[in-house]
Amino acid sequence: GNKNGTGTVVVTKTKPKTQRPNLYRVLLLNDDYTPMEFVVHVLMRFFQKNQEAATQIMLHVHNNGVGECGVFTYEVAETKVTQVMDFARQHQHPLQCVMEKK
Ligand code: NFA
Repeated sequence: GNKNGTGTVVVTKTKPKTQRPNLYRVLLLNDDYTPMEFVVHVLMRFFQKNQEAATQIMLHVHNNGVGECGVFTYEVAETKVTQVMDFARQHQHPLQCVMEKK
């Protein structure tokens, strides 16, 4: 600690703050038109899910309106969103993919 004019000992501590990266959830949104099998394919292709996990997430989105595909740093999350949106558009499906800060 150090000492000031009043004679009071002031102890300052420097936090050993280990830097965490800002994380972002990538979400899929439900719609009435995108085929279930297409959503499962997206989850396997872009989020490395196996068929069982992909089906569970797809059904969660279908039943709840929104669901998490994964959690990533900003740049990776942004890339996933762009890849999914481009792929859906190429196949003329209205599937929406978004990211949100965790
Ligand atoms: N709701 C779509 C259907 O019934 C399936 C779907 C699931 C779409 C998840 C988008 C996201 N065909």
